[in-house]
Amino acid sequence: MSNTLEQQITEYHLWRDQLAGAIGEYRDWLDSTGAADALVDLRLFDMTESVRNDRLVLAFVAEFARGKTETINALFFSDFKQRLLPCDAGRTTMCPTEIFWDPNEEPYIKLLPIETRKNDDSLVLLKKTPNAWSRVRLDVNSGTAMKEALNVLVEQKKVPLEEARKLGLWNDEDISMVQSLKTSGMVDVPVWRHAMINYPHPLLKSGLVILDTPGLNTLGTEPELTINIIPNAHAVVFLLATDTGVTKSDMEIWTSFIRGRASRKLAVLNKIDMLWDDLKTEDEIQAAIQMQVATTARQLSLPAADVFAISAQKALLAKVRGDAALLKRSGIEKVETVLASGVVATKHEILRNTIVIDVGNMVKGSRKAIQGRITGTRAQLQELASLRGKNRETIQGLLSKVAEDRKIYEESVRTFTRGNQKIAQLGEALMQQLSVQHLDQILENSRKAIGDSWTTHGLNLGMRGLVKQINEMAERISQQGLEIKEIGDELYKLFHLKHGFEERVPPTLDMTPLVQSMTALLKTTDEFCNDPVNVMTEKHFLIRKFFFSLVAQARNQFEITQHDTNIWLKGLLAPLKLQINDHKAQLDKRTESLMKIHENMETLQQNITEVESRYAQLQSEGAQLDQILLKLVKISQQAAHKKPQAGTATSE
Ligand SMILES: Nc1nc2c(ncn2[C@@H]2O[C@H](COP(=O)(O)OP(=O)(O)OP(=O)(O)O)[C@@H](O)[C@H]2O)c(=O)[nH]1
Ligand SMILES: [Mg+2]
Repeated sequence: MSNTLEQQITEYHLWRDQLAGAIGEYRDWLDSTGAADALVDLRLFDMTESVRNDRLVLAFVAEFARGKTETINALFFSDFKQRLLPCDAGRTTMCPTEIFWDPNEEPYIKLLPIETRKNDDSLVLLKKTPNAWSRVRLDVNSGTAMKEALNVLVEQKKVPLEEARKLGLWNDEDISMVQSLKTSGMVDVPVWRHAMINYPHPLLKSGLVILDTPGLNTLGTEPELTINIIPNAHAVVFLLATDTGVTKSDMEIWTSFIRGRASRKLAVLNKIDMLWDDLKTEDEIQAAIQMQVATTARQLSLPAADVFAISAQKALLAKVRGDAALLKRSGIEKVETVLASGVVATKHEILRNTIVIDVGNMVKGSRKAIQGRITGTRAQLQELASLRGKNRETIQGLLSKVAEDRKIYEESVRTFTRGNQKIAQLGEALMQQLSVQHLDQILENSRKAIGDSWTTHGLNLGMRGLVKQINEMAERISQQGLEIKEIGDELYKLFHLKHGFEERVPPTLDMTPLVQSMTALLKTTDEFCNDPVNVMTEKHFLIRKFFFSLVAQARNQFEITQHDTNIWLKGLLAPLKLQINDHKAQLDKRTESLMKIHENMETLQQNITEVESRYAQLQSEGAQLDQILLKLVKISQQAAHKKPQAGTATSE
């Protein structure tokens, strides 16, 4: 294998480890300086988890028999020197198949029985329900055993028409189904609904997840693929074949499932070996391939540079035989390179724009807090130094001054406590709206609006009602968020003006991501309801499934909003609280040492020495933070160098 993809992913893996390492150092710093608190700890834990579990999903989507599975074999499984995943003429892959590596488990294939389609549980939920799956161990030391085990992916069984209907799989426009019913009185359906393969390939170990899908029929019957899985993939590889050209159903898949939905996509024109005509010159063959690339690009409205001509079959053969010339001719290496630079760069960018920036801000916050302590300690040192040679009366004067300061300060702290309580109260009311109970109630309302007939009309009504309720709630929460923030703003202002604290305006609670995702759900619903196929034949089963997929998506977004709002709420006064405590500690220390000196002038030097040592300690803590910040800057710069290049993969 030309290792560009492998190299890039390994580099990415290293980068990710560095990032996790920097976050770990910051956590250690917080622990060792006693600055850790539960909220900060939780956030950092979340971040480390998402960096560690970070996955890079690459979905292969196309009509059946275009060579998706063969391409996956050629790209990722040639080491076994044979064709590992089953591919054949006609419909082969029977269920969406995820291939990944989870080091906490032995290699396995997990299969979800097709019968699970009869209830409304989402795939997301089923994935968290181990009992729902049938599990087979994978013997990764034997290619033959692997190949045999993997054959389950194409298993089918015959069921009576009524059962096929109950499973929502009967389609009277599907010629092969109709044919099979005629000849055998039964209908062929897949045995499995979804497959998960845990396999220790180096690329998968680095967090790559491959998703192989069956053709149009299944895409249509599993709305979760359309609503959830494909849009969440980091890149979609769309395949076409030279022998079929761009057919009507290819076009349907492209427009309905990929064009506006996938964030990054790659079109691959497969089976170019069918144009390798021995009676033609190489130039003539190349011209024929280029012509088909140009036609494909035009039909998909893509630049020709974004359509890759390959022969997956010859690529696999070349790798099995170690035939470099054939490998080059197969064109697969270009796809590997583009996947490497495009997909990996995207992932880099996502982490850089979220976690690197977030943790950077937290470290900067800590740095500011330390700086505040350094400044306070320096002032204390100066005060102590100025006492050299002074009498007790001067110290008495200073003590009264500190007592005065403390009185004013305590008054402000009382104002803070009142404001903090008010915020906690308002915050609780706000969070209640984001509770699961409230969401369930909203969902129940929309479920009722649809009624039991499951028509597109009902679906439309139900979804509009759902989105309206959530948007109204978002509007209400934004308003309440502003009221809460106003109290926060006043408190920050008070401490800034009266006690010289840093001027700071906390962030506004932002509900736009929730509203935006609701708009996207409505768009998906509209597209579904306006699709003539779904309007003409009232596919009740599909509509029901579609609705529950939308609900799963809404629930997911709701949970994210709940989590983010909670963090916003808890973080609103956190920096101020920290500074208030610091300031109080400073006042205490000042009083304490002044009192000691007042009692016994001899202790002045000892006091100065103590404060000096604290000062040095704080400076060293600050320097450690500077080191961590520097690391984060470097990590961020490394990611920035890997920006996707134009023309490598199309993104929207
Ligand atoms: N000539 C030629 N045949 C190919 C090539 N790639 C795949 N095929 C053949 O095309 C058929 C379909 O390939 P698959 O990989 O099973 O296609 P798929 O897109 O996964 O199809 P489904 O799983 O049914 O959705 C098989 O018989 C492959 O051997 C290629 O590059 N050249
Ligand atoms: Mg396949």
